[in-house]
Amino acid sequence: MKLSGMSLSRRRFLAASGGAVAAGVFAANLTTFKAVASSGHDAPAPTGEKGEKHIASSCEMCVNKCGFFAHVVDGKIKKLNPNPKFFKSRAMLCARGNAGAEEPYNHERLTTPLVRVGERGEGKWKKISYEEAFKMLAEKLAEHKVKNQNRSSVLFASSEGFQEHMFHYLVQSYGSLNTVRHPTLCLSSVIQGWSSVFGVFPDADMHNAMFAIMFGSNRAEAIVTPDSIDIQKNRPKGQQIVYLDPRYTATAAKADKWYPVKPGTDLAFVLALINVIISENLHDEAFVNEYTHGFEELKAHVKQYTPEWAENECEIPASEIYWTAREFAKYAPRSIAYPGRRTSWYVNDVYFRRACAILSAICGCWDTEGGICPKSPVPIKKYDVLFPYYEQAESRIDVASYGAFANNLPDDERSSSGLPKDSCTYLSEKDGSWTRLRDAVLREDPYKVDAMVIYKQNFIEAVPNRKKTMQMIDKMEFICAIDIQMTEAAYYADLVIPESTYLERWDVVHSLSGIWPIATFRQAVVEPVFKTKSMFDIAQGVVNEMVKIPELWDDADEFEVDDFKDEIVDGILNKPIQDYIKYQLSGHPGAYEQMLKEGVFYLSDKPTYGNTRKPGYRFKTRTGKIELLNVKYVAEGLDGLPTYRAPRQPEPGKYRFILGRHAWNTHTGTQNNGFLWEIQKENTLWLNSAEAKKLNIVDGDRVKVTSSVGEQELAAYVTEKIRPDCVFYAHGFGRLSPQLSHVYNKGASQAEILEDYIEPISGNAALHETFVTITKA
Ligand SMILES: Nc1nc2c(c(=O)[nH]1)N[C@H]1C(S)=C(S)[C@@H](COP(=O)(O)OP(=O)(O)OC[C@H]3O[C@@H](n4cnc5c(=O)[nH]c(N)nc54)[C@H](O)[C@@H]3O)O[C@H]1N2
Ligand SMILES: Nc1nc2c(c(=O)[nH]1)N[C@H]1C(S)=C(S)[C@@H](COP(=O)(O)OP(=O)(O)OC[C@H]3O[C@@H](n4cnc5c(=O)[nH]c(N)nc54)[C@H](O)[C@@H]3O)O[C@H]1N2
Ligand code: SF4
Ligand SMILES: [Mo]
Repeated sequence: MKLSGMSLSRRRFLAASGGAVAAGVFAANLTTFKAVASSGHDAPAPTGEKGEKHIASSCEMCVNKCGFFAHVVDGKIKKLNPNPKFFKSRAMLCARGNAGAEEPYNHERLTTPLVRVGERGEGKWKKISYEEAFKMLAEKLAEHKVKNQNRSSVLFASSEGFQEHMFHYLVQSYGSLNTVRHPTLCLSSVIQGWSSVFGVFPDADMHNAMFAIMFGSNRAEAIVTPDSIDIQKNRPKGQQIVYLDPRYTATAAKADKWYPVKPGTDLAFVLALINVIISENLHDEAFVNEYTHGFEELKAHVKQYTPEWAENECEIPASEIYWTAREFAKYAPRSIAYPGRRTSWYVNDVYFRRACAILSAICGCWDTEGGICPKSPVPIKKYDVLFPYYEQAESRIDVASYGAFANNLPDDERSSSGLPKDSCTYLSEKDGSWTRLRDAVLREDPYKVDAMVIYKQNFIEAVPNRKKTMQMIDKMEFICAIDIQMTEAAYYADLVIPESTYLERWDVVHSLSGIWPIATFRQAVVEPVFKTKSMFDIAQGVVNEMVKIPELWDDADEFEVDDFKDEIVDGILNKPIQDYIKYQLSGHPGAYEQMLKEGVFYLSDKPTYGNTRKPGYRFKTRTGKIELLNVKYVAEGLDGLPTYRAPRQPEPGKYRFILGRHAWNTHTGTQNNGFLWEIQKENTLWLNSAEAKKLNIVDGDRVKVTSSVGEQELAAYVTEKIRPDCVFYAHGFGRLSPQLSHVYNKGASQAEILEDYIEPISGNAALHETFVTITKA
């Protein structure tokens, strides 16, 4: 179906749904949330505390960390109110941020450490004390070190969050090199793509931009502050948004133009924009001459990518491509090719993101108001700590097995990625590559990994191909999960250690880097309702137990171990977390007190622009220039300029399965929250109405979604809001853990049907490369 047909549909949606969509996202006072204030939690506060207070802290219901004041009455949370001084969240809390007030009182949250007594996955547990749990974990770590003579035989998996920092104190104390974090399931390719041009991963100054092209960055539902707020508030200033998405999302409803792009072809669109801008001489010649490398090569390279050619690929009319290119250039440098966040889409993600960066560069939309700007942090003091060097630690298994993996694409389909045979050309040593690491663990090559400690990551649902993840779990002799609830990662563990929720604990300071950097932290707004502990306390407890086991220290230099005990164990972990926070802020007199009062600290309430536009500035690239042509890529045998290769296409009768956020929930972590469950109980399969007719499926029918790796069943949502060549359902349902009773077995899991393709430059999972069939259940 071509755009024209879909555009008609769009007008109909606008008429039908405009108001509803606009209301949904930032409504802080929905009826549901009034319940928090009135009832919710009847348990008395553990301290018997009396009185009323407003305590500043920051949200942990998603990655954004918006600021709030908790209204606490008699030791219990009455409501969370947005913090107007926290200008990243611009006095806003979203639905999830409001619903966070329920977390400490959630009926199924973890309250005490548990050790498995039945078979794995049987859900039979024995309650133990934190002290017993710390001792058990320390002993298990020692056992695996002795047995395998390799500390890296224990895998440490974690997702971002302030206390992840303390988890890494535990990891480094033990000394495994196998850490795996969330970026290769999320934004590794966008970081790699933009850095390959500018040397850094920048931000978009959406507040001041006049024209923005957003590629599937569904900011009205996939909330990233402050951008989600800016795109709504900037309308009166005349900001224009062009939005590409195969689905008609809430952002499509807000945008000036919605292009239902053919999935996987955005690169063709961007290359054609570059083609028009260069051939019509609309680029910023002075900027290009002064700051960039490779313009002549780019100019010759994009000649082939005309709008007429691109129309056939991306199904966006050539006339619209000309219009977009000219508008982009007209408003430059206040024009933005929005970088996005989750870019784990296709096997060509890095080249697509590179092209967006190149488009920005040639129009001079760099480090200036309303353009793309380098991030800057609030300087925070860091402890200069040295962990012992352990001899028995093999290098990362996803690196050690390098060269052993072919790209997942069959040979005849390799052309769609044009990528080298092996993967993870630029693997991050700290983040690892989740899918590649899992493959290496399954092969047990070049060594065995047979134990795992997981912090705040539900890898069973977050990593594509759930069956493969379960096979990896079968390889593990011991699994410990540190979580707040019985998610799948905890349910299949042997030892479960509860962490206090973000409202019950102190977290160390983090600088939320950006165009307007601010620093924030967390202070407990209530005492832990069930005497749970923070990751800081858990690291302290486990490391103190580790210190008592001599076998853990015999492959390190004695003096280094002594220093470690003095400086890290006694000097940091055995002190209150407030000392840590004070040290971090010690470069800024008065900042600690300000943070306690206002929850936020910043050096300036105005962004600064232009630091990298000074004469002689060296960008962090090989040439020191903005690399339109990346010389390092050329040296690695990769394309130095983004080259278009058509994506693989589903065979007749199959659909591409695409993913995306829903405003009410975060990944798999919030669906069991009582307030959010009230408004989203299940997911449904978005299926284009014309296709549904062909398949004899009507709205609400139960359907089976089948890929080469799995099958799921859910209800159909028959709609014109999605292209006919793809289908969609939201994340976080079809759950395996019976101890998340609201969502257990409700709706469908994405991880169960996702195949594990990989973007081979960054090691990112490519989550939109799975084709499925749809049948009536
Ligand atoms: N199928 C599919 N997979 C995806 C994605 C997708 O859309 N679909 N998205 C990808 C992206 S962009 C990302 S960022 C990743 C995210 O993947 P994850 O980081 O694994 O995110 P969640 O699934 O929300 O799991 C978070 C876990 O942390 C726990 N938790 C929450 N708060 C706390 C806390 O304060 N302390 C502790 N200890 N635990 C806590 C939750 O209970 C939950 O078990 O998933 C990626 N994988
Ligand atoms: N409510 C809510 N907000 C969140 C999160 C959350 O879980 N819930 N998670 C946070 C995190 S960790 C992240 S990484 C960000 C993610 O924020 P986004 O990067 O905006 O991610 P998604 O919602 O996954 O958006 C993907 C969109 O791309 C569309 N799409 C699919 N294929 C294509 C294609 O080929 N081309 C184009 N142009 N579009 C395509 C999908 O239909 C979908 O609407 O959101 C953050 N904000
Ligand atoms: S966007 Fe919502 S859930 Fe995320 S940190 Fe902000 S208020 Fe919390
Ligand atoms: Mo993410």
